[in-house]
This record gives sequence, structure tokens and C-alpha cells, in this order.
Amino acid sequence: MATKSNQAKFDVKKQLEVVEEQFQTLQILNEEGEIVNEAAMPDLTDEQLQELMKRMVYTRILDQRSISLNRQGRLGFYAPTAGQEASQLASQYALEKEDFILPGYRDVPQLIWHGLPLYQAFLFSRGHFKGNQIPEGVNVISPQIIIGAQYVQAAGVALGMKKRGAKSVAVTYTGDGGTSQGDFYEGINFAGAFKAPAIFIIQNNRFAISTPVEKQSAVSSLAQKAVAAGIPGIQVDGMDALAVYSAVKEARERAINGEGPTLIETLTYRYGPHTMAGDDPTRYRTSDLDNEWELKDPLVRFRKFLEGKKLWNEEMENKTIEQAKDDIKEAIKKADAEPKQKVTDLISNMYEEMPNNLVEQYEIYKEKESK
Ligand SMILES: Cc1ncc(C[n+]2csc(CCOP(=O)(O)OP(=O)(O)O)c2C)c(N)n1
Ligand SMILES: [Mg+2]
Repeated sequence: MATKSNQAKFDVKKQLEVVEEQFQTLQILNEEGEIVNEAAMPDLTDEQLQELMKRMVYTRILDQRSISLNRQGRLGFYAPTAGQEASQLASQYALEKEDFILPGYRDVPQLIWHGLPLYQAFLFSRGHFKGNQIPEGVNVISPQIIIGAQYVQAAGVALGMKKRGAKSVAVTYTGDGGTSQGDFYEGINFAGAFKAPAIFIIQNNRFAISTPVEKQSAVSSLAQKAVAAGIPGIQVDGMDALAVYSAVKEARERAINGEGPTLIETLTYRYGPHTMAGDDPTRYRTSDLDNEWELKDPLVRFRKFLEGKKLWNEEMENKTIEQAKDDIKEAIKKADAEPKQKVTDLISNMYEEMPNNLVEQYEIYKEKESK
């Protein structure tokens, strides 16, 4: 008796291969700091290139100081950023002041370069409410701790911009782990459907705390998740500041021209632990992998490129380091000078109209705090 043929009606293998081929990594500067893709070179002046380098060096110092301030008990929550400077700072550098940033907890550097005063970033780390009082004209919200939630909010902010006819974009960040959340898919799908001017950035640093990206998803690139939302998806070398800048700049132009959102995956790495709360990366990462990624360092690569053009030298590097250290000292002093947060602050900052059940507690604390 003839058995029923199990012959495939669709070439599903080919389908996945075609998708994989579509998502090649954009690189402009290789690890030696040489231009390997002249055609994709962004249009930046010498001064702008120097400024980008300055910001990366400055932020590496800020990361080192933040880690030691945390160890001294002078900062609270902190998620290290070293390794991710090109991904974070070159993406922010491609924005305009009127663009709105919706960050994750590791994205404090972008907020600072978008205008958040450093002492407020320190207050945020301490859980002080003044760290969340964003100054007028600084278009950011506080870092999101709930993984992926900012993707949905970004779709809404972008749609609001579109409705007002604003020539600006909403930019949001999540990690590789964040792309497994429902909010991630909802955000990119909604923005795609409404052609909202949003840029969705995935900083793929290969780990979600201890979970490697290979265990996170079966996809061959996270950028390809854009396909299901009907929007462009781009994968870039996230250790290459020029590639990141170029991809975000283009995405911004598309958004402003009414062409809708873009999903950008930056391939990057965090050198430090997930946060300062006590995870030990040696338990989930090999030193071989660490070494492999340190060779791709975004600062080393960009420094080589600029030195080759005689646009950077040791003196400029040292001046930037000193500037960062001075600013940090000043900002910590300012944060220390802020009156300690009280329980009554917590209640009064939370509610415009205090609920009845808190009135009594509020009075009790007010009495205690007055002594
Ligand atoms: C909705 C939600 N689930 C779980 C957590 C706990 N959590 C905090 S960070 C994290 C890993 C996120 O990894 P990834 O998105 O790759 O970002 P990265 O920390 O690497 O920048 C998890 C699971 C959370 N904050 N929110
Ligand atoms: Mg990650």
C-alpha cells in the first residue's frame, strides 16, 4: 500500500536561509581602525569626529568612577557600560536635541549627553526623587527597569510626534534579552502599522544577565525580528562608532521623511558585570570570549582611526580624562548637598491628590521628620 507522501510543500530551510542572508553586519571601521566601507562613511567634520571620541573616553572614565563610587557605598543602582560606548554614544550623537530618548537601565550615558545633568544621574542611582525630575527641554525619561516596557512607550511618543507634525523622532533601547518580551513585539508592530517616527535599538551584548543570546532565541540575528513588523531591520557592528552613527542617522532621516520606524541591532559586549548587585561574569562567560571582544574595543579602534588622521593624541586623551574626573567630583559634591529623601517626599511626589489611606501615615511621618 502506498504511504502518504510527507513531501514538504514549502522550502522552509530556504526561507530561513534567505532571511539570514538579508541581515549582514554593517561595518565601516575594522578592528585596526581602517575604513573598510568607504561608501557608508557618515558625513562628519573633523571636529565632530573628535567630539565623538571625547565622549567615548569621558564615558569610559565615568563608568570606572561609578563602579568605584558604588563599591564605596556612595552610589546605589549601577549597570556598567564599558564596551558599549560606540553603541550608546554614537547612536545618541546621530540625534537632535528635540528627539526623545526612552532608555533602559544601562543607558544613562545617552541621557547625560542628551542634556541630563550628571549630578541628577547620580541621584537617580541613589533612588532619590530629584534624579527623576528631568529639566525642561531635556527630552528623555528616566531609565526603565522593566525589560522592554520602553518599546511600547516609544511607539506612543513617536505617534504623538507624528500627530503634532513634529520633525523629531523617539529613540529607545533594549538588550538582546529584551527582544524576548511581548512589549518588544507590540512596540515595533504598532509603530510599523502607524508609520510612527521611532528608532528601536537593540544593544546585543550577548548576555541577559547570565543567559547567552543563543539560548534566548532561535533567530540568526535579532535585527530580523523587524520582518514580522514590516519595518526595516539593520544589524551593525556595535563596537564601530561610525557604523552605529551611520545606521541611526539614516533611520532618523527615514523617520522624519514619514517612512516609519527602523529596528537596529548593535553587536556589542559589556566588559563588566550585569550590575553592581553582585553577579559574577566568570561563572557564565569564558575569558576567551572576554578577550575576543576586548580586541574589538570601540575606543581603541576609533583612536587608531583618528590618530591616523592626526586628529587625536595623548594630550587630548589626558585632557578629556581630567575633565571627566573634575566633572564627576563636582557632580558628586552637588548630589551629596541635596537634602536626604524623606518618606513624606516619597508620598507627596507620588500623588497629586493624596489618597485617604495615606493621609494618616503622611502625618505620622511629618511629625517624626520634624524632630
Ligand atoms: C519584565 C522584566 N523581567 C525580568 C527582569 C529582570 N532582569 C533585569 S535585567 C535582565 C536581563 C536583561 O538582559 P538584556 O535585555 O540583554 O539587557 P542587558 O542587561 O544585557 O543590557 C532581567 C531578566 C526585569 N527587570 N523586567
Ligand atoms: Mg544583553
